[in-house]
Amino acid sequence: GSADYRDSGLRFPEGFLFGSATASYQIEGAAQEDGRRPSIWDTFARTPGKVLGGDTGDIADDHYHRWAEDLDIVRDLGLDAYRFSIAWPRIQPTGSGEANQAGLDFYSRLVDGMLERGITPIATLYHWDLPQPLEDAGGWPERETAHRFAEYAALVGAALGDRVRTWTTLNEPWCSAFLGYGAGVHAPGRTEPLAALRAAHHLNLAHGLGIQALRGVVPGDPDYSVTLNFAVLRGEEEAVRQIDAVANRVFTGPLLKGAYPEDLLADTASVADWSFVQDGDLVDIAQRIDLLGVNYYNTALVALWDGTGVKESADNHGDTAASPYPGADRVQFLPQPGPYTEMGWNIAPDGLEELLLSLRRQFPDQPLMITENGAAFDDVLEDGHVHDAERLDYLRRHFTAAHRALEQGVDLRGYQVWSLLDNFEWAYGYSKRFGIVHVDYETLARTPKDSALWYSELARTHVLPE
Ligand code: GBH
Repeated sequence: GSADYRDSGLRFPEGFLFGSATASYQIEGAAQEDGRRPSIWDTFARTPGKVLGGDTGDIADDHYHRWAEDLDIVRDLGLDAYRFSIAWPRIQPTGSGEANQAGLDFYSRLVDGMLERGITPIATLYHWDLPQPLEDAGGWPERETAHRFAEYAALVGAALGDRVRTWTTLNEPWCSAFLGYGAGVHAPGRTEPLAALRAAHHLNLAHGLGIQALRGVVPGDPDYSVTLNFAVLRGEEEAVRQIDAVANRVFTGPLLKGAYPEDLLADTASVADWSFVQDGDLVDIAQRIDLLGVNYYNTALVALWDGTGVKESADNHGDTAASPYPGADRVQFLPQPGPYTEMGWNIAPDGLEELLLSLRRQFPDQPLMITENGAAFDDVLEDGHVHDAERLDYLRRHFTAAHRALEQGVDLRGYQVWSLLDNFEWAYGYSKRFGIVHVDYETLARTPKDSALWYSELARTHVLPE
């Protein structure tokens, strides 16, 4: 019906890029092979109490050795694109200096493997695996890290630029800055509000310098992009404004408008004087991008807390002492109506439609790509099948939402489902399965779930299946 987004028969445009996404640390394993050295996630996962069950990415899906089988799956499903990320510590094991050829060779084989199978590569340079030596030197709160990133980008661009035509600098810099340095629930696990704001700025700078570096070495005119996770906010106006500032506009402001929002600077004045923003930075940051990558999972409901009673914290971060929202200490996150995924996140396809329309309003000429959307559920592998009806329904509803945005004129170029494979779900380890393909962590066998078969039909026909 129209109210619940459970449609079928909708047709997606010619050229719409159907694909799926992964990230290096979550799937590759082979953590010590061919010269790779630790990233901040190797260190964090080894710190007791940080990752559920003490899980690490040491083996993960063993994609480093099974990449050809994984690309066969993408081809057999008939998907157009595969969004993957490059592990910086494979390319520069110490975070600087010349490239480790074995690391470049891995991604070169992977890209060739995609092209041989007719799959469009979408490469992300940074999906959270910072080389540990760069964190030891201060990490993202230090300006130097942005310059190191640009050097790394140039090495990868020079090696793969003849074949990769869609480049993403960063995945979800909000998570890197505010979950990594503010709330401390992601690597490197620091809880310093000022460091989180400095990290956000230096991630923005890394993006801008990274694009400039890529332009210098990549031939022709590929698509450049950055992927952001957007907070889709409902609730009390002043609370919405504050979280919108420190979750969304702290990135879209400098990246797409060339300025940090005035209200963000005011909200955070007691934490930061923003003197780490130097002359010329905003020009460096606001590089034209060909695509804005959109990651969407759920909505948030916020209100101001009056300082009495218990502050609500339904965002899963309130149970840690530190907040990922500097300058918004009076905002509380309220419980939302279900249904929920296994992460406890509310299922709200209307939030995706609303987000796409709001981005079109704010940035009218900016082409968009959904670079992540998906859900974790408790899957059961039985007789070679996973009947993941809830995930299939989640995807149907969100594809319907995307289609509604297309009908209203949003320039949406494609949709990458998170994730191709069950994988290392960060602080939750292997306990949460987001894949459309099941991975047996004993045998590492891959089994496409019902949702993958359904998605395969959508990708082949461009029509939302029954
Ligand atoms: C993405 O992160 C990552 O890019 C990907 O690597 C990861 O595996 C995937 O999504 C699934 O988690 O915390 O209740 O307030 C998403 C991170 C998830 C952060 C939603 C903000 C808001 C819900 N975002 N979250 S809540």
